Amino acid sequence: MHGTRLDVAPGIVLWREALDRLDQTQLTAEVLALAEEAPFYRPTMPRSGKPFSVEETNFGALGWISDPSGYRYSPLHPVTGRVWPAIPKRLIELWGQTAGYCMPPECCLVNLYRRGARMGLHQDRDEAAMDAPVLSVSLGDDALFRIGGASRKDRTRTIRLQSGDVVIFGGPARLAFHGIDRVMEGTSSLLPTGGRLNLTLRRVTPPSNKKTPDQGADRASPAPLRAGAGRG
Ligand code: MD3
Ligand code: FE
Repeated sequence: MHGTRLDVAPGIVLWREALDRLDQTQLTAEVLALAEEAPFYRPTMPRSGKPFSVEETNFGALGWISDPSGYRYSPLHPVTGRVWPAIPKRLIELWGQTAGYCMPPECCLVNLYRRGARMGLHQDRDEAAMDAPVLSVSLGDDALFRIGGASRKDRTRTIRLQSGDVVIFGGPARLAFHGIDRVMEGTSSLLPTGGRLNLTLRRVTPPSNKKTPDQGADRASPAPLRAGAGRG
């Protein structure tokens, strides 16, 4: 793992400059190519149907979606009706090197922040595998990321996320409220059109104990290598 490791808070490890400029360029190209197959679209809020300012797509077996009926994971793109493209190999490897979890990610949610886009304070709690961390990769313009505690009322702090930063949120931070207050336009030339991409890798379904008959279907699930933030 490249970059500088910073222990931000319990359960939060920030790797500054985890990806060098070449890695960032290659990953961005890969993401934008896959987004031809699974185009960015604007999800809508549960109940109100108000559109997000962020545009989204997903890679992997399951994609996170939101519409007036609620938040959920779906195997199909809500606009094209097709399955999501596979998660890029380099991201699976990054998870393997840093997540400290026994199973690979099933979802790569891709958030695209064009001018003025932001994300309000929220918790990520639609994953059944809450013992798995969430891994975030930032590409493009800098963003002011706000993170608090497990209660909306908890004090928050702001971290400036830059292109190439990787953050692992696990253990005590997994239910922390967080959001993106703003993106600093023009701080990066990485994206051809400007703006910011954020990729989050997630495990959605808990490790299954249903394996081959000789492995015994009724034995306990394998324990995670280590719940919580990355191993350094
Ligand atoms: C802390 N995305 O997609 S990444 C999201 O930059 C999301 O687009 C933001 O919040 C973005 O849900 C923030 C950092 C992040 C992601 C998931 C977390 C922080 C987290 C889950 C639990 C705790
Ligand atoms: Fe989130």
